Amino acid sequence: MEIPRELADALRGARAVAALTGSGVSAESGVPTFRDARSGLWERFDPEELATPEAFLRDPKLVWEWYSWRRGLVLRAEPNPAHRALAELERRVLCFTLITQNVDGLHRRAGSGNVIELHGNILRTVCSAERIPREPGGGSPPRCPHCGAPLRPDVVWFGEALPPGALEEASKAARGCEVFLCVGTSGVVYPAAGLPREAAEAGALLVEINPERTPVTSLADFVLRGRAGEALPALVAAAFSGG
Ligand code: BJW
Repeated sequence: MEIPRELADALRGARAVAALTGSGVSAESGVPTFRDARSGLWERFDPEELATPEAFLRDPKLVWEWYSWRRGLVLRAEPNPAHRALAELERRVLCFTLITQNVDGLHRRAGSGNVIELHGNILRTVCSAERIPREPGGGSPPRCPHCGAPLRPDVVWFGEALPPGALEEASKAARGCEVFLCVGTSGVVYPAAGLPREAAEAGALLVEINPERTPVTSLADFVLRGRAGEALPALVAAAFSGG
């Protein structure tokens, strides 16, 4: 993929870089996105039935089993070249913050260290009453050994607050960076979707990497129209290995 020279130069010269990632980054690892027309999870499942606290109250077994199926997909997945390129970028840039909406933990498995997980992590299980991490035993859903409440995945559902401090930290990184990469997200779920605009308004160079147009496109200074697994390694190579 052709990387504009001005973009490679800007990335090489930046002291602070932030990236916001979405499910498109893990698509090439075989983890389904949410809204893609052919393979998105919500073409086949209704989010209102599954990714809300109300759905869990109504049918905890259905929600627990949907997440168990997805947890299995995540455990079988491996980080792809996009995850690895972001980990490499962290090693090259003085101050690098990775803000992810993904719950699959693949960024950390690829070697990224400074990761803000805005929507939690599907591999952790918590008590639905106290939100304290618990080891799941048997049952669908399993029960908290301390209070008997059903256990749930430690992810953020619609209408729920993000983990304490996560948005503030993400917002600080967005406002303080010189280059902001927005990768593999449809940019429709708030508050995460507000971060690219926040970064651009604070003066960052905004770069979108996505095969499709999104609401972020019209704000972006550069758009790399392609798959993250191709565009991110090309960008990192152009900036730090002379192309
Ligand atoms: C590729 C690719 C490749 C494909 N390479 N790219 C302001 C306005 C309107 C509404 C709201 C608002 N503020 C809040 C709301 C309500 C709501 C919301 O945003 N609704 C909108 C949908 C309208 N937000 C919330 O409810 C949030 N909470 C909140 O605001 O709380 C307030 C509060 C405060 C204090 C107390 C109490 C409450 C919470 C949002 C939680 C989102 N949760 C989910 C589920 C997580 C668990 C799970 O995994 O099941 O998070 S929803 C789902 O969407 C998931 C994702 O992280 C998130 C974003 O999706 P993403 O990653 O962008 O995926 P897709 O599929 O949409 O896009 C994939 C992209 O990849 C596409 O563009 C492809 O083209 C691209 N792609 N292959 C690169 N190879």
